[in-house]
Amino acid sequence: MKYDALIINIGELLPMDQAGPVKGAAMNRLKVITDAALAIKEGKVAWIGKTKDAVSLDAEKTIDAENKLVTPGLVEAHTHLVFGGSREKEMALKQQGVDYLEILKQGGGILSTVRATREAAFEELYDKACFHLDRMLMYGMTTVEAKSGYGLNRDTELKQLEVVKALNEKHPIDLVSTFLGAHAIPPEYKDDPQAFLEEMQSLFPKIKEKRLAEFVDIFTETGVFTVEQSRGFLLAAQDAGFQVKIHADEIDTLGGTELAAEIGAISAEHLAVTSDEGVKQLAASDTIGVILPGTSFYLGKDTYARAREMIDGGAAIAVSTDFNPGSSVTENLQLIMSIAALKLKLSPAEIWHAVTVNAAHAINRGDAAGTLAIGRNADVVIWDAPNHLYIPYHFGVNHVNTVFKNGKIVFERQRIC
Ligand code: IZC
Ligand code: ZN
Repeated sequence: MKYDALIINIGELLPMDQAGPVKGAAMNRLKVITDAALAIKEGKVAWIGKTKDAVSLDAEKTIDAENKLVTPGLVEAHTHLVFGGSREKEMALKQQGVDYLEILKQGGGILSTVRATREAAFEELYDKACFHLDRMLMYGMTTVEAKSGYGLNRDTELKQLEVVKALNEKHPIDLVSTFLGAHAIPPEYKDDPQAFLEEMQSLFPKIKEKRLAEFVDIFTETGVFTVEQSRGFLLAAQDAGFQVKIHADEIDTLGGTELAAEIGAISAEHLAVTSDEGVKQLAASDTIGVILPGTSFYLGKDTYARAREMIDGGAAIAVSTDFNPGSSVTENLQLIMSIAALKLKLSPAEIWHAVTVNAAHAINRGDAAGTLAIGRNADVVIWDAPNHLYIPYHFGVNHVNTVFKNGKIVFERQRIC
């Protein structure tokens, strides 16, 4: 057989091929193949072994990985990718001590992005999101979840979801779409959040029919939606055939984590201030905890999610950026990996599981992304790093050398030296 491409002299290859989601202590067991090689055929991984055994293989093209680290493409399980405008002016307010929920209460924060997103034309939103996606690709992400939630009316929510659909067709990154119509209460419904939730709920059949989203999500938070409202909304989403996610215990401890475990949500996300009971219930459930430590960092909080206890209790954890224009303005998941090491006290092995196989399971792509094994998509990153410990260690920069999506090179670092 002639392979399309052969990568040789891989210093460390992380196949990330434990059956997922990888829970508890298993997250710390990392398979590392040294002196490895990997062959690609028709967009799929076709052979994995040692470089010395690859000499007899025939390939169109051979790439020398120069003893670098090779992993699956990163999987990003939580972004607010499509939005109008930006919120840099709120940084000064934050410095003066005005907190995130207070800014929202004053009509800023999410609601300022809603105004900008409602005003933006489809093409404008598309181009802007495409720019951020390009950057995510450069940072090694090959599968990305994207939420709506800056429309908060029928037309703009659908516009955002249509942008994700169009980008998924055009961009090398695979996009996975989530309907977050219940992201905030728009001014028109200030006094009647239940009526607003019913309005968003009325979109479920259309979203389902046009395959505009796989998941439904809600922001369960003080001043946004209560646990009771969230339960009703998410049960209706499940009845309509969606899997559900929750923005749970991000700022205040409301019990969104417990709700996620109770209703069998695929994921509970944020969990920065989850209660003891929530930590226990998550660990005992099949719900994946998607931890977003960039948000605690960016909002200047001292409290980070108790991911350590969650894993020690047996939970499956993913780690993602929460890329959005207000509370975590970065496309750099590698930086978030460093924050996960320093603030969540996760080991490198746990972090690699959290940004590949477990993130893939959190968006129902466990069979398509986050793992390098024969027959899997050849979504591969060659890193300018000697080993897997190095990425969380050397923080804040981009370590990507080459990104392959479905076997094709889609990004290569420009070499000046
Ligand atoms: O735009 O502030 N937490 N939603 C809930 C966000 C953060 C995104 C935003
Ligand atoms: Zn979010």
